[in-house]
Amino acid sequence: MADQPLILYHYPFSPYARRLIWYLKIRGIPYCQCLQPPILPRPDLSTHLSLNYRRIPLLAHGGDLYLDTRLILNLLDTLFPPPPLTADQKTITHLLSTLTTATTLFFKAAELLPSSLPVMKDPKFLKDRATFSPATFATPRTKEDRALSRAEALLEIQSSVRLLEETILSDGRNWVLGGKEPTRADVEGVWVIHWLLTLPPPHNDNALDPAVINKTRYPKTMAWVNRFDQFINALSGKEGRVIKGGEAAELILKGKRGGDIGVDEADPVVKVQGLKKGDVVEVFPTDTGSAFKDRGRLVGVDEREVVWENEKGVRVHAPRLGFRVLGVKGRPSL
Ligand SMILES: N[C@@H](CCC(=O)N[C@@H](CS)C(=O)NCC(=O)O)C(=O)O
Repeated sequence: MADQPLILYHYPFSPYARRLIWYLKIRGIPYCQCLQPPILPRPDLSTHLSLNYRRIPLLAHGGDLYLDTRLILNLLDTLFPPPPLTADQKTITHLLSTLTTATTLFFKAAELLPSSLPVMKDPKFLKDRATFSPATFATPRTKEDRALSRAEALLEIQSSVRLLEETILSDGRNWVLGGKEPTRADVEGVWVIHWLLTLPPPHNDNALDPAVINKTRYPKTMAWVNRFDQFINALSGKEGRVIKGGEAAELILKGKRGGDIGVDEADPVVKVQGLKKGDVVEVFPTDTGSAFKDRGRLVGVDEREVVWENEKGVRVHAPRLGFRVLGVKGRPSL
C-alpha cells in the first residue's frame, strides 16, 4: 500500500501541518500537496469530499483520508517504517508527542500570538477562528485579563523549554534520540516552540519575551531549535508537487483502500452504544472545531482509530483520543 499516492491538505503557516511536512521531508517520503485557504470555506474538502471536519492538516493515502497529525504520523511510520528504536527511544518520542499535542501547550502558544501580527488584526481571520476555538478567540476579556493570561501562557511555554533543557538535551546531544540526524522525536518536541521563535521579527520577540526565553537561560534548547531550523531549511525545494482540489479528489475517489480493521466489540465506546458495522455514526473532535461534525457508516473501530464511509464514499479515519464517536439512532440516512 505504500505505492498509493499521499496527498497533504494544508496551508504552509499551520504549525500542525509543519509537523507533517518536516517529517515527510526528513524521511524523504514522496507526497503531493493540495494547498488550502487558512480560513473557511475549503470547497476542496467540503464540496469535493463531503467533509465537515475543519482542521488542517489532513492526509489522503490512496482512497483513505486521515484526520489529525497524531494518526497521520503513525500512518507514515506504518507505511514507511523508520529504523528500529529502543524501548527508551520509543518512550521519549511518545512522551514528547503527549507534551506537545495532548496538553494545553499549543493553546498557550496560540494565546501568545501577538496582536502586532497582521493576521491577528484581520477581522475575517478572527471571526473564522472564533468558530474553531471559542475559548481562545471568542471570549471577551479586559486588557488586564488578557495580559495576565498571556503571562501565564508564557510561563507554561517556559516550563516546557526548561523541561527540554534539563532532561533530554541536558547532556549536550545534537538531536533528541542522539543520532546524526533529527527523527520524529525532534519533530514532536520542537514544533510549538519553533513556531513562536521563528515568527518574523519583531513578532517573535512580542510573542516570547526575550528576557524570559533566551540563549543564556536555555542555551541547549535554543541551539537545538536553531539546528533543527537549519536542517529543515537545507531541505527546502523538496516539497511535494502541488495539485488542485479536483485532481486530489479524483485520486482519492478512485484510490485503492487499505485493509478493514473491523469493529472491536469490546471497545468501551462501541459497547456502551451497541455500535455495529454499517451503523450511522457522527464523529467530531472534542477540543477544537467541535461544531464541525461528520457523518457516515461505521466501517471499523479499534483502540487507535475510527473509520467511516461518508456519502461521497470517502473512507475517513480519525484517532480515538480527542474525538467523539456517536451512534445516530433512529436516523439511519446520512
Ligand atoms: N489535533 C489536530 C489539531 C490541528 C489544528 O488545530 N490545526 C489548526 C491549524 S495549525 C487548525 O485547524 N486551525 C483552524 C483551521 O485551519 O481551520 C492535529 O493534530 O491535526
